[in-house]
Amino acid sequence: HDKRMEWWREARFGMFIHWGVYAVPAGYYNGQPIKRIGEWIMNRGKIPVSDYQEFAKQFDPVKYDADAWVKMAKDAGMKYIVITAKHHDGFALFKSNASKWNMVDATPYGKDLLKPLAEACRKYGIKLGFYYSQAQDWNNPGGAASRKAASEGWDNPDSTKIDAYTAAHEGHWDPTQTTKTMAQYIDEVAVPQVKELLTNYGDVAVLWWDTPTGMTDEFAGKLNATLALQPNIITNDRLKRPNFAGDYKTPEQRIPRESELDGKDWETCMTMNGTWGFKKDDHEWKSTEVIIRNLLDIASKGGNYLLNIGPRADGTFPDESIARLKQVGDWMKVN
Ligand code: JFZ
Repeated sequence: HDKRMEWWREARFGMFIHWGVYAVPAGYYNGQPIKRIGEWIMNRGKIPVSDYQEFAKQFDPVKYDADAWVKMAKDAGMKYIVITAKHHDGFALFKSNASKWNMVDATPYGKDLLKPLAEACRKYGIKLGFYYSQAQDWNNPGGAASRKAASEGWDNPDSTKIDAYTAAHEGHWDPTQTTKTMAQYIDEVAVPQVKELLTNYGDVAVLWWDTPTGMTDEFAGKLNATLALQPNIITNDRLKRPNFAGDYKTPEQRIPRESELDGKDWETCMTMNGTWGFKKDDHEWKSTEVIIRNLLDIASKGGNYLLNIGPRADGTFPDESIARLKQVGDWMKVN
């Protein structure tokens, strides 16, 4: 274990990237602002599967430049990147034979987004990790859906009816979501897709699991077994609790106090504004000073800082994110 963790323990600073179809609505559905984090818009807004899939037809990131993204991370002093290969909306940023709900088959862009990123990471000596939502999947039938009331997400006139439906269907809001079992989803989508990720992109440094809604030890065991495809890979602690602790803990949006540290490895993931996935109305940017102070605080306590970017649907980083990365890099050069 220790050998595999060596690079990560020295890394200190990494880039999290939340990118997917949700960057197209960017916080709005039918002209209504949907509350809370942008990548949850489908669940919070209780958007029907067929409506949500329409957004993919506008996901055409013609300005995507993976080389420029990785260079920005490198210049900011970051040592690794973790990107949402598939978030809870089930959309794969990569070519997949396990589901048509992927970048190549469902968008006008029609190209795998992870291939050029993996290439650029190799070029700049940056480690590449994949975030994969193993349990929640709101588009591929059988995937789990964490229960959130429609009434918490926006002022939907039908929220009472929708909330009754989701309560009766383990969080699902569209009948197409439950046409298969979760066991089928794990065998037919999750396991094959993780195998694709661990086979088609060269070295994968991290598998970043998330929200184990509905996970069983059996499901987790099948996913965990795929990691043998990458002997040096490390993972976080979100595959399933308990029994699948992974290699490091992931406090979210917070930095642990000294008294909370227990000798285990940890990584704080954090947004620069309020959302992970791009939301055009989110202007609550942290200052560069706060970001640098957080990095110092985390590094001094022995943790890593995974700082998020939510790229726009056209393939560009928000200007505010670019400015902060640049300023952190400038600070690194003199310190
Ligand atoms: C999850 C996702 O639902 C979210 O969209 C984002 O990707 C984030 C990085 O991870 O949200 C979580 C997961 C775990 C906790 C909080 C939010 N937690 O352990 O406190």
